[in-house]
Amino acid sequence: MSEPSTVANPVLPGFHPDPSVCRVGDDYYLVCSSFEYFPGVPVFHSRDLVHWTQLGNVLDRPGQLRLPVETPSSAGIYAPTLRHHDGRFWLIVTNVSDGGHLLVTATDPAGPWSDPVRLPDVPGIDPDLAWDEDGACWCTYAGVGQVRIDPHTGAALGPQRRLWSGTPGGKAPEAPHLYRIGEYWYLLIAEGGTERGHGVSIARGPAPTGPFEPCPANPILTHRGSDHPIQNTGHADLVQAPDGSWWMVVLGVRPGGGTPGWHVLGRETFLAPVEWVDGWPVAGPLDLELPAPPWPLQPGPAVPERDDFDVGELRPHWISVRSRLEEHCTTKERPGWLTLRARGSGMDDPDVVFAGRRQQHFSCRVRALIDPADGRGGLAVRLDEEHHYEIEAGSGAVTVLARIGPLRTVVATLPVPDGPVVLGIEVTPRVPSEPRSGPDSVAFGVEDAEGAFTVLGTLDGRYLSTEVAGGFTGRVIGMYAAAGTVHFDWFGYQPAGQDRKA
Ligand code: 6LW
Repeated sequence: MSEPSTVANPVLPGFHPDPSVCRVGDDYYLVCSSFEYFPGVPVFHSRDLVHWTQLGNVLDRPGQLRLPVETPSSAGIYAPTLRHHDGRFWLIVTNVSDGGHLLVTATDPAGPWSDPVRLPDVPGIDPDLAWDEDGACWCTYAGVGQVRIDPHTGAALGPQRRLWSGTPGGKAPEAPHLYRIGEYWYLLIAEGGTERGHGVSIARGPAPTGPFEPCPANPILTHRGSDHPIQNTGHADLVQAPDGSWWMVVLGVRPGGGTPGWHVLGRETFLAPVEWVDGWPVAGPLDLELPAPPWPLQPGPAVPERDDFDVGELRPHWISVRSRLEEHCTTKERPGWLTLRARGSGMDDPDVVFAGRRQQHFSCRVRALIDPADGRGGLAVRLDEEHHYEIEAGSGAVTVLARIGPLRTVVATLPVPDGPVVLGIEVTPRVPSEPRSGPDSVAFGVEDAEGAFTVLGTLDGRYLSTEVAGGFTGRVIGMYAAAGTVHFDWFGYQPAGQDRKA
C-alpha cells in the first residue's frame, strides 16, 4: 500500500491544549494540560509525529495531584513542559489550585512518575526547563522571566530575571520554551492571549540568560485576523526529527457556526513543519491537512469504540472531575459493569461522580446501557458545572436536562419501565445557514432492543462552547451518578458522519 500524500490535522483532536513534545531516539512523547480533571497531564507516544497513542497520565495519584473541591473549572493543572535529560524524563507543570509549580521525573514516560518536587521560589505559570553545557538548569516562566534552579530540590539558585516581554504593546507573553539550537539559544513564546489573537514569537541570544533579540518576522505563526478554519494558534513547542527536519506542535481551535464562531472541542494539538532561514524558524503552513512527513507512517493501536468494563482497569483516556475515578467508580461491585456511587448531587455539583472522555469529533454517537438500580444517573456532555446537557435515568423515567449558566431546565421526560435502558447522545455539526447559526446540535434519546433511536430532545451546541462558558477546556462526554448507585454495562463512543473514516 502506498503512503498517503497528506495527513490530517489536528494530530490530537479534542481538548488537548498546551502541547509539549520531546524526542528520544525514534520515539516522540507529548503531554497536555488537564485543568480540573483527574488523572492529570495525559502522556502520548508516537513514532511519526502524526499518530499518537496515550500511554497514561503523568499525575495519577493523590500524592502528585490535589484538586480540592473548591478548584474552579479551568483551574488546576496548566501547561506542562516535557524534556529528556540525563537518561530521565522531566516534567514541570503548574497546579494553580495547589501550591504552584511541581516537577516530576520518570525513566519510562508511561510511569510511574516520581512524587513531586515543589518550586516555591519560581513565580507564574507555564514553566520550562532547559539545561546548559555546564549542567545548569534554567526554569523560564510566563511573563517572561527566568530563574536558575536545582531540579532535584526545586530550590532557586539565583535571582529571578526578566528575559523578554514579547512584542511591544502585545498581551500575555507566555508559554516559553528555551532551546540551544546551533550557535544560539532560542526563546519561543506565545503572545496575544489564547483567544483569536494568539500567536507564536521567537527571540534568540548567545546564552540561556540572553540578551534576546526578537525575530524580525514575529509572530512566526498566527492566524489572527484571518478566516482560516484553524484559529487561536499559539503555545507551541519545537522538535527535531531523526532526519534533521524540524516540526512544531501548537494548539489551535476549530470554530463552527455563524458569527462570532464557537469552538466546542476545546484547544486541540496540531502539527506544522518548520524550516530554518537565516537562523530563524519559519513555521507552517498550518492547515487541516499537512503534507505527509517523509518517513513511514506508524499508526498505533486504535482506541476501541466500546468499553465493556470486563477488565478491572479503565483505559487511560477516562477522566473524572477533581478526584480519582477509583474513589467512586468500580468494576468490582458487579463484574462486567462499571458501578458509580453518587457523592455530589449531579452535574451541577463540583463533587459530581463522573467518568468521561474527551469529545474528539464534530460528529459523534454515544450510547451506554445503564441500570439505574435504586439510584439516578446517565450520560452528560460537560463543559463545566454551569454548562452541561444530560440524559438521566431513574425513578421510572428518562429525563433530558440542560444547565446553561444560572439557568437549569428539564427539556423532556419519558416514562420508562424500571430496569436497564440504553441512553444515547448524537452530536451533529451544523452548516451555518445564517449569521446566528450555532456550531452543532446535540440530541439525546433512548435506543430500543432493535437499535431504533428515539430522540427526546435536541439542543443547540453553542452553549457548550468555550466562547459561551469561558475557560480553557473542551467538551467531555461521559457517565455520571446523581443519586444512589448506578451501573453501566458498556459505553460506546463512535465518530459519525464525515468524521467516520471508511
Ligand atoms: C496556559 C497558557 C495558555 O497556561 O493558556 O494558551 C493557559 N496558552 O500558556 C492555560 O492553558
